[in-house]
Amino acid sequence: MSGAVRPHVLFNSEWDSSQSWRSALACEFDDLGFSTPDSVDSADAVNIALIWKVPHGGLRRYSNLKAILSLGAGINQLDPEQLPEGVPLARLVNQTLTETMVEYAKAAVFRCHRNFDVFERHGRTEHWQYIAPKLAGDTTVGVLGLGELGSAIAVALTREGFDVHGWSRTLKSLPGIRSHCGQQGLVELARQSHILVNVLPLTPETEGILSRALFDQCQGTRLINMGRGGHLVEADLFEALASERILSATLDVTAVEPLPPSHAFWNHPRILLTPHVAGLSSPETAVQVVASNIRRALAGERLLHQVDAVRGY
Ligand code: NDP
Ligand code: OXD
Repeated sequence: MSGAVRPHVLFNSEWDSSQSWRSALACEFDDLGFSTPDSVDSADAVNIALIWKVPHGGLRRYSNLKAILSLGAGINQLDPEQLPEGVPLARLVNQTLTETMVEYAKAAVFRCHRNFDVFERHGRTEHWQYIAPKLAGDTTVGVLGLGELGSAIAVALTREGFDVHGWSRTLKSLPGIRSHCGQQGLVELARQSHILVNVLPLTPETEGILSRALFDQCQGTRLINMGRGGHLVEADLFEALASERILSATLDVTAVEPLPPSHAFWNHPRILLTPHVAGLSSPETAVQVVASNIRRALAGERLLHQVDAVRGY
């Protein structure tokens, strides 16, 4: 179409395949520029950044940038110091990501609900101990964060028969789910939950939320952290595991990733680590929302799932 601005995408990710994204986007746009930071000919030609992290040197040198599109649902991995001011930022919302997050949450919750975490530990010391299984309806799961992912997780767990509570900044009306907000709401949820699933975004308000103050409300609770490593105060978790306020922890995310070889999380009898694999964003399904956002950005329209700079998510 004459007069239409040609999209030129700068792609940067150590995890996602640039080739797959280039092919997927080429099916959406007849004329597409696509570069990685080391293959950019002209910084001025770039108008879209599709990135997991900010490339070396930051994004300020791309003076015609119209949008920054995160390759993740989270955006805290993007150093704000390195982002140009006034350029809208969108997070990734995608069905495959939601489905894989729900699947991970269900797997981790069922593992705890059926005491596999305890039996794995007993197995290492050849200890046979019968523990009667509970019915799903007798297990309360508290989900921290009831956004795109948390609400899908909470609804899916309710469908499995669990008693589900959720915590968010604003109260929600979700079928079968008890919604809480505020500090008192967090305390109530923590006191009642047998299993806590964290799927909050990492912001200044939520940093370190999985800490002693919260664990002090727990009694033999299982913790599942699918949010970010920065939500967890590691020293407080070790203390809570020792006192059995927290019975076991399933950690998909850690403050430093990859987790260094000598870290005390490795080989801890009550910790299961997974290497940030809970959610998967595939270009085949995510390309549609990304392409829509490229079109919106070039037309000067508001982005889908645009991050609110004040809330920080
Ligand atoms: P959303 O922005 O859709 O939802 C965020 C939720 O958190 C909302 O319910 C929001 O409340 C709530 N919230 C935010 N701040 C606070 C606060 N201070 N107090 C209480 N509640 C708060 O995000 P998503 O669901 O899409 O993603 C959530 C996070 O999951 C990502 O930011 C990322 O960190 C993590 N993630 C991890 C993955 C993995 O592989 N481990 C994969 C994908 C995401 P309200 O609704 O009232 O605004
Ligand atoms: C995300 C992630 O934020 O994969 O999407 O962690």
